[in-house]
Amino acid sequence: MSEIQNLRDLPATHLLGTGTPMCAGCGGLAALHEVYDILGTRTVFVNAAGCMTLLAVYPFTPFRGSWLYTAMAAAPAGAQGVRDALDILRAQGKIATDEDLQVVVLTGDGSAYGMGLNATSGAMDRDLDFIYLCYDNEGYGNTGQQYSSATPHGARTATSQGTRGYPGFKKDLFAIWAAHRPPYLATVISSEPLDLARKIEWAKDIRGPRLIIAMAPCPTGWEFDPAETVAIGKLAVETGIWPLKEYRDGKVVHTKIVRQRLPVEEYLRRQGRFAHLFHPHRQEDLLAEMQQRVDRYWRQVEEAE
Ligand SMILES: Cc1ncc(C[n+]2csc(CCOP(=O)(O)OP(=O)(O)O)c2C)c(N)n1
Ligand code: SF4
Ligand SMILES: [Mg+2]
Repeated sequence: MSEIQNLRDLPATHLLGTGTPMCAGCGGLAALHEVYDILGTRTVFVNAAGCMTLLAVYPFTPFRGSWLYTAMAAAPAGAQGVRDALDILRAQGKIATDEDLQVVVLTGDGSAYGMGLNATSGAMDRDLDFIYLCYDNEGYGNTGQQYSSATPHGARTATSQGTRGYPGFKKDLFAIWAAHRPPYLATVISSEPLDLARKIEWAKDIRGPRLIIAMAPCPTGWEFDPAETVAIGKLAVETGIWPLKEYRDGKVVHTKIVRQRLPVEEYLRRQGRFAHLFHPHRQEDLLAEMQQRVDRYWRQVEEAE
C-alpha cells in the first residue's frame, strides 16, 4: 500500500510507464500517454479487454486516476453506468462540479470495429457524455494478432496466412460514426503529437459522445523493429494510408493534406505482415490495387476542397 502512495507522489507523466508488460515501441501506448497527459487524472478509463488491459495488474495500476475493466463488447455500457453514477452524486451534492470526472472508454479495434460497435452506436443514440478512444493496431493484438474488422486488405495475420493475406477490407469506422452525427470525431496518431494534442484539447471540453481513433503501429503484430514505431507512423500519414481528419458541426475536415504523397509501398515494405507482397516475388496486382485505393480516396478529398 505504501508503495502505491509513493508512486502517486511522483511528479512524472500522468501514466506511470514503468513495470508494465507492454511491448517495447507500442504505438497504442504512446497515443495513450499523449492523450492522458492532456486529459489529466480527473479521468475514469473504462477499458475493454485488449492489450491495454495488461497495464493494470490487480491491485496495481499505472493510471493515476481511475480505471475500470469491462468485457470487450461492453465498455460503452460501463461508461454509461459510471457517467450516471457521477451525475447522481452531483445532483445529490455529494461531489462538487470541480470534482466531476471525464469518462473515457479505452478500447482496441477488435471491440471498436466489431464486438463493441452495437454498444457504441447505442451510446451515441443516448448522447452519452464520454470520450471513446480506440487504439487501432488492426488486429486482435492481445491474443496473437488475429484479423479484425480493422485489418487492412492483404495483411498477414494469425488467421490470414495465405499468400494474399487478409481478403477483407478495413471497415470505414469514421464514416459509420459520422452517420450518427456525434459532436466530435477525429483520427490521430502518436507520431503526429501536435495534431493529436490539438484534437484532444478540443474534444475534452465538449459535451456528448466524442470519438477518437488512434492508429497504433504495433511492432509485435505488424512485425517491425520497435525502434521504427514513429517512422512507421509518419509513413502511414505521408503515404496517405492514414488520413488525419476530424468531424465537426456535420463537416469532415482533413487536418493534414500531404500534397506529395509517398508511394504506399514505402509503408508496406517496412512491415513483416506485408512481406509476402514482395517475396518470393512482387505481387504487382495487389500492390497496384492498394495504391489505387489510397489515390482514389485522396482524389475525392481534393475534389471536395
Ligand atoms: C467476447 C470475448 N472474446 C474473446 C476475448 C479474448 N480476447 C481478449 S483481448 C482480445 C483481443 C482484443 O482485440 P482488440 O480489441 O483489437 O485489442 P488489442 O488486443 O489489439 O489491444 C481477445 C480476442 C474476450 N476477452 N472476450
Ligand atoms: S501487441 Fe501491439 S498493441 Fe499490443 S502491447 Fe504489443 S505493441 Fe502494443
Ligand atoms: Mg487491436
